[in-house]
Amino acid sequence: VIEATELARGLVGRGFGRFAGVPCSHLDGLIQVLSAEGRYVAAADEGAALAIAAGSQLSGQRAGVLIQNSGLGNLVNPLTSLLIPFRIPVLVFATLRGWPDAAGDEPQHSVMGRVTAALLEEIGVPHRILDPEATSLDFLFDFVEDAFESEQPAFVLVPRGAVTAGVRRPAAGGWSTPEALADLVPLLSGRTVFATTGYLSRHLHALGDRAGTFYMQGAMGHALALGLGAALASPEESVVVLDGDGALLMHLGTASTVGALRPRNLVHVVFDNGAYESTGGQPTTSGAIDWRGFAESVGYRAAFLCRDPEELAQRGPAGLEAEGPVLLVLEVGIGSGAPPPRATAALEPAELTRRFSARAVAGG
Ligand SMILES: Cc1ncc(C[n+]2csc(CCOP(=O)(O)OP(=O)(O)O)c2C)c(N)n1
Repeated sequence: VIEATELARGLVGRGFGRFAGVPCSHLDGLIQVLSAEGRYVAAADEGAALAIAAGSQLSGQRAGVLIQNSGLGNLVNPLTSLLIPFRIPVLVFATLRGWPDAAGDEPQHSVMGRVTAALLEEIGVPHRILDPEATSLDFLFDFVEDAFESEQPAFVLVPRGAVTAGVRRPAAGGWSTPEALADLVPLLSGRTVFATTGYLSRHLHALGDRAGTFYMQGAMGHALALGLGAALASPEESVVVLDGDGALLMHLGTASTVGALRPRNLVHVVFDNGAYESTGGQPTTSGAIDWRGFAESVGYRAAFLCRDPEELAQRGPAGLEAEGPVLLVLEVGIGSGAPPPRATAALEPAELTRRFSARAVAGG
């Protein structure tokens, strides 16, 4: 196993002064080391992380990107249309979820796990799989220097357990996502629910599975778009999207689409814990957002903020009944303990889709 501190030291020693990324739990050790040195930028999505690193390189400082391979989809556009044609070298560490054995990981990783290396091969960028048994990092740095010399991005693919893990972050105490969900669930009855990727969907499933809930594993940041599509297709239905702050930030532009179309039957609930809790609790940039001002500025009809169960009891029912689009932000803290199993451990993704599509929908 490669020591995260040693890897970071080697990278900084070779001039890599800045890193940007969206976390994967498998890279948390490296993220922690780089964050402690003030070198890590929490990007909203992987394409933005690549562009931030490219901007750094254009201004004379080598930069790296840390992502999960699920985020390759977000990154391919700036890679193929910016970095490659403009010959801007950047170093990318991408974890290998769903590889080598798709069955050993969550179903949303199986396609990308199978094609990650093939995709990079087809695109034509230099890539190497990091060998966890490597006793020296020289091969890695030689590979990176060669790529940079030829003005090309370099991809290092990181198998599970290849780099040492980080230290577990402490729970924040107080109201956590599963507690806030338990408080919210009674208000969701009879409504169609789209739940975001990560722990939130697991907690919701554990609190009570129902056909009217779609657990959106994968497609991080697109729960609001899914909910918008459903709300437009089925105006008689009350649609509730349960989002995370990190996921919402990833495709924040969709809130503007929602605000412009103003579906009356859409409620957008954000569990804002200021962190990517599902990947280890790395900070997001949500702390800087004034949610009520944001909702108003993009055209939502109302916004409610709740910091504890009492405020949710006061504002939740009115928020869910108000004419949409409504933003309901629950300010929670990072919880403790292991999450329950994912929804698709009980029900295959395709079965989930069939069951959800066949749900009883009020009004047709
Ligand atoms: C495109 C993409 N990038 C990264 C990930 C890895 N990932 C899964 S859940 C998650 C964190 C989600 O954070 P947030 O929405 O704030 O919810 P929380 O985990 O805090 O409940 C991340 C980064 C992913 N699934 N997809």
